[in-house]
Amino acid sequence: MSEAEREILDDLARSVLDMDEDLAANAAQRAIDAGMDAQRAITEGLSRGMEAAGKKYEEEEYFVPELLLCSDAMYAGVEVLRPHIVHRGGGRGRAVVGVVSGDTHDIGKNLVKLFMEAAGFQVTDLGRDVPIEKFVEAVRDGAQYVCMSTLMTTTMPGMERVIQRLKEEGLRDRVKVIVGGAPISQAFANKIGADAYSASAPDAPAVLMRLSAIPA
Ligand code: B12
Repeated sequence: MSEAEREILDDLARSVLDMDEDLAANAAQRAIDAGMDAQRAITEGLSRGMEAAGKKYEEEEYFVPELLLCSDAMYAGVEVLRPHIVHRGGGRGRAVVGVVSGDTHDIGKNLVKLFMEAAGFQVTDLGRDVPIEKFVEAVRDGAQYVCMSTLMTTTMPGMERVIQRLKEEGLRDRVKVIVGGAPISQAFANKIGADAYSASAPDAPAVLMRLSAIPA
């Protein structure tokens, strides 16, 4: 990695950690001007800053208000990068994204939405703190892919309940379910009967396309 790239990625991370929206937008623009891949600027820059903010929260140096300002900076950077995520055209199928009931963390979910749309899926965003039945309704209405996110251990059981309800309603075979979020693992995904897990939002479309044998 060149010195200039390292500096841009460090500025992106620092802007989030320092709650600096102007720096986030500026560093994101510099990333574009330098020809850097927008996805890389998000994952190796902005998201790294959010991880560092999470550490400060654990160490009780940052509290909820600081994290909210960090999120604002993250979004300021994402907004500049969004138009530069490579779009592959439509026609990949209908997907819903949502954060399960009880959880309002939506940064990861919003990244999943961004990369799913870029890959050509038609995405309905159910938002955050989504009641279980809303996921079920979305599948009844024709969604072929369900992308569920949660960041809290306490709300993980909601994912299993969605899958149970899909089975009860006879809808489970119509849909591929992918789960993600910091506390989620492949083992958890297997246990609850999800089709897939990924630790990384940008990988979600490729994982789902492999499952459905859609050519890349
Ligand atoms: C930012 C943040 C907040 C912000 C959220 C802003 C927002 N709009 O989302 C605010 C300040 C609002 C917040 C609030 C709270 N938070 Co908080 N928060 C965080 C923090 C620091 C970072 C989360 C984040 O956005 N990371 C950046 C994104 C990019 O990462 P990500 O979401 O994990 O997504 C990546 C992958 O997981 C994956 N991914 C995510 N979803 C999906 C889905 C699919 C399908 C796929 C394939 C992939 C995928 O893709 C991304 C990478 O590409 C975490 C700490 C941490 N280490 O995670 C705590 C954390 C999640 N919060 C925590 C807590 C406790 C809370 C509060 C309860 C605090 C309080 N006392 O009020 C409230 C929650 C209220 C509620 N009911 O929801 C705890 C949860 C503990 C637990 N039980 O598991 C954590 C772990 C902090 C801690 N160490 O204690 N929080």
